This record gives sequence, structure tokens and C-alpha cells, in this order.
Amino acid sequence: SGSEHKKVRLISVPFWLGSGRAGTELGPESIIKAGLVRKIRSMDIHLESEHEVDCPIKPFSQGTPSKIKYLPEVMEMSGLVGEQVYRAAINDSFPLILGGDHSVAIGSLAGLTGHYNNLGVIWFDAHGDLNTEETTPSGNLHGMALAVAIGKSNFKLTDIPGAGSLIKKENIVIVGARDLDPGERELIRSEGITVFSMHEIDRMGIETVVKKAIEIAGNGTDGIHLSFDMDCLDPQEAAGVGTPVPGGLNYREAHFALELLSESQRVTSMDIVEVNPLLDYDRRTARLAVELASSLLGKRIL
Ligand code: B3U
Ligand code: MN
Ligand code: MN
Repeated sequence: SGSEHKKVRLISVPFWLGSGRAGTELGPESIIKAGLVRKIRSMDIHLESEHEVDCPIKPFSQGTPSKIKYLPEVMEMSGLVGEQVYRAAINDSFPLILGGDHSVAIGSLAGLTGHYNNLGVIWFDAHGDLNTEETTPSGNLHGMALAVAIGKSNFKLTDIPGAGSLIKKENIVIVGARDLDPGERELIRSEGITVFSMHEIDRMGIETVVKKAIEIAGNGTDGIHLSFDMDCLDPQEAAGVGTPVPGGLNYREAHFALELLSESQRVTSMDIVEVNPLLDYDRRTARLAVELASSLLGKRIL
């Protein structure tokens, strides 16, 4: 588990169709150019392989436009990502998945649930990603990924070939939320999903929040997947994301959070998603993604 993992498999997913806005398909390349491979190689880690998933970049030719955008493309991408993530997991490698928009996590979770019987999920995000076909204001699947994971939308994780069971709602923790839609708030309340919003982070501090998150997502689970949406950060630190929301995690909170997660040795896989190089003029967001991944993989100051 966690930082005992000496083997890492890098899985690049150049995909944007879950976000309705092009750019995140350039995320993996931008993060690698910002030094991710170099950084991992300089650490005491065996970078086993780098795999780029051959996922749809152009929309399939469309018939009648539907309310949910690019569902067939997201399903295809998820199956392909799931395969690679599953292979890494059964080989006892740490899957590090580079998005792509946050619908990529549907693929990660499909592959991981093929291997883990009872997976915990810690979801760093400004958003809830808990919309359903009924509640989505945009029709973008990246805003539905967690609802898909717990089976609250019509499109479910278990629709992806190779996926195991749905993620249990009591194994999920959302951290950093500050922009929730009415339907998401309703679902959070009715399902009793744990959310540490920016309010709780301000009140208790990031250390307490992360420790509680590990306790909840780690309670009786056989792995914890960390799904890290770069928009959990404040736009001052990470402007290169599709939907920046003011009032997010600062640089030090984010680093400390990932160091604590690393120390716990409970995290068994990670996504880094929503880096949009078209909006990341100075590559600061991509470089921060490299720093944060390194912290999670065991980089320490001393
Ligand atoms: N909640 C909104 C906006 C959104 C969700 N995730 C992102 N944006 N990145 C939606 O479209 O579901
Ligand atoms: Mn997200
Ligand atoms: Mn988000």
C-alpha cells in the first residue's frame, strides 16, 4: 500500500469530452513536460511504464444531440482506462492516472473496482461531481462522475465492462467543495455523503480534515483511491483549470494534505485531472501537479 509502493505505472488519458471544453486532452503531456517523469525517476521509485490511452479525442459522429454530452465517448474512454488501471493494480503497481477531465475517474474506478472488493475514495474538488441526468446544469459528465460511481445516475459505473461493484457512499469523502448545485446538495443530504467543504477546512484545519478523511475512506476498505481535481486549489495557485472557483486550498494546505496522505500509507492509486494547458499560460498549474504527485509518492522536505 501507499508509499511502500516502489512501482508506479503512469497512465495518460488525453480526454476532454467529459468537460464540454477542449484543452484537458493536453493535460498529460503538459504535466510530463513540467517534469513528472524526471521527478519520479529521481525518487526511490521504479517507474514501470508510461502508457497513453488511445481514447476518443474527436466526438463520434452524432445523431440527435442528447442532454448528456458525449456519453458513448466517455464510456469508451472509461473501458480503455479501466483496463490499464486494472492491469497495474493486479501487478501491485501504483496507478497514477493523468487526465484529462474528471470523467476519466470513471475509468479509474472501473479498473480499481475490478481488483479491490471495497474501495475507499477521497475526492479533492471545488465541485461535488454528484449531478445526475436529472440535476446536471451543463450535461457534462465530469460533473456527474461521483454520482455514476455510487450508482445514483442512470449511467452507472457497473455499465463499464470490467468494473466490479459500485462505490459505497459511506466510503467516499469529498474535500475542498465550495460550488455545489442544488441537486447535489440534496443528494449529499439524502445519502449522507461526507463532505469537508472549505468551511470545514477553515474551521478545523487541513490536518484534521485529512486525518478524518483517511479514517472514513479507510474504514474497512482494502484500498483508497485519491481523485485529485486541480480545481480544488485556489485559482491564485492553479489558474489553468476549466472551471476555477475562488476560495480554494492554498499551496501549503495542498502540499501538507498530500504529505499526510502519503504518510498514512493507505492511498493505493491517484488521478490528477482537469489541468487545461490552454489556460495554464505559465505552466504553473502543471508544475504544481508535479509537486503534489511527488508529495503523495513520498517526496519529503528533509
Ligand atoms: N457542477 C457543474 C459544474 C462543474 C462540475 N465540475 C466541474 N464543473 N469542473 C456541472 O456542470 O455539473
Ligand atoms: Mn471534478
Ligand atoms: Mn472540479
